Amino acid sequence: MKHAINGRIFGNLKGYEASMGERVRWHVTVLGNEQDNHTIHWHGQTVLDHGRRTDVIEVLPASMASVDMVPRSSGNWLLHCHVNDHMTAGMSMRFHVLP
Ligand SMILES: [Cu+2]
Repeated sequence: MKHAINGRIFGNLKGYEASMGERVRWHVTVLGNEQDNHTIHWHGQTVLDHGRRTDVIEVLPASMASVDMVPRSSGNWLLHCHVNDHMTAGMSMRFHVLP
């Protein structure tokens, strides 16, 4: 079994790009069953989640979350689910922050 992000696995999802200092809103919707609690983790950046600054959010199956990011470090960064079974089954992607 594989775990995907928008149909892609292991960093093969393209098109997520922002510039340093640009405000970005991430909308995260997850699916699955009772074993599929997801913990979405951004490398290299933080997000604001209901006033809480963090780099990981918890999202229950069939629910959604929206968080805001203002990228402060340029480069190619990893986003992945921190649930080990999901991460090792492909639930990761890259996003790019332009200088
Ligand atoms: Cu997950």
